[in-house]
Amino acid sequence: MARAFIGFGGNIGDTRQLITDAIVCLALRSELQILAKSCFYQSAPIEAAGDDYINAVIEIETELTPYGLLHVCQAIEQEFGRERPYSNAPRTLDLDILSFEGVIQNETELTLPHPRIIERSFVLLPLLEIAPHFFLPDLGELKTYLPKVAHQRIEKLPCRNCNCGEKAVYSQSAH
Ligand code: PH2
Ligand code: MG
Ligand code: MG
Repeated sequence: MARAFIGFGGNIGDTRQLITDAIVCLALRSELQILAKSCFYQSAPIEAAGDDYINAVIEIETELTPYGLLHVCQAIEQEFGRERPYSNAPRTLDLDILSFEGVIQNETELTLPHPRIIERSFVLLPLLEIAPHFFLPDLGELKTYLPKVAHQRIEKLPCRNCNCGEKAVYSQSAH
């Protein structure tokens, strides 16, 4: 069994509902179990145009290979109406494998860990919420990269199922 983290993002439609539904789709698959889910974050588009994004991250355990998991993620993106008119176009739903156990690979179809994890607050904040001591071999503890992305606008949205609105451990915005 491998542990992996998947990032979700979208900025067309009711993204919060789309991400929730996509997580249900993943949970129904026998090849993987969901271990943790972050709250939702609203973030300014980074190197992209359009409306604000909603982002979240989950941790899973799976029997799939990295490419097996990629194909599951791509099938869900298709199911939820993802279109790719151009690079970083606004989207209903984007699923990115952020890390897959200790796998390090640099291939056209799938680079692991995700090459831009430490550059994006919309990945770092939800990831660190569910894995506060997340560590990558070449990069060390990811929380040390938070100051570098502090200028990127992001807000943790209050959620019904936890007390995150009361104590936002890694949120960099006052809310
Ligand atoms: N995804 C991108 C590009 N820019 N910006 C935000 N805030 N959130 C995203 O999920 C996002 C982005 C490419 O996948
Ligand atoms: Mg992406
Ligand atoms: Mg993607």
